[in-house]
Amino acid sequence: MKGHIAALLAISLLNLSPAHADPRAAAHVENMFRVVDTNRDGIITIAESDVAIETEFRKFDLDGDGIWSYAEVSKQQLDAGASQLPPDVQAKVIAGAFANYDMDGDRRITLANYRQVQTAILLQADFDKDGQVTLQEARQLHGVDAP
Ligand SMILES: [Ca+2]
Ligand SMILES: [Ca+2]
Ligand SMILES: [Ca+2]
Repeated sequence: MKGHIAALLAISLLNLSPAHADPRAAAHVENMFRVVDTNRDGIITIAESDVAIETEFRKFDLDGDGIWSYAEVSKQQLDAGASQLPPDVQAKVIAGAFANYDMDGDRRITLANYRQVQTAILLQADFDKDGQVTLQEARQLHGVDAP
């Protein structure tokens, strides 16, 4: 999942690079976890993740045509923090994010494309393979300690 920058909302906590003992990273993991964990039981289920993925997709499908264009992905990445990067790095981050989601290479990202990628990321954190992700598992994926 290279080329990702932190906050692809939904499961953006799962896109962070490991940041050992960085209290801000730990807080960020926790905040993003809460956004997705809508019933606040400390567990992210696939169903909760799906809702967050769809909300995020709609949010950045600016023209509402059901497809993420390159321009829409650019805006998403800039809003997620890429705007603070030098322009050449910024371009790489955006191109990387787009390529990452556009798995079939047709220059269009559908909700199904986005869901598949994000669900795969979520499941990377499911260390005990029970089909859901606890806050502890999310922390483990990012190498952050509990605050
Ligand atoms: Ca939950
Ligand atoms: Ca669109
Ligand atoms: Ca699990």
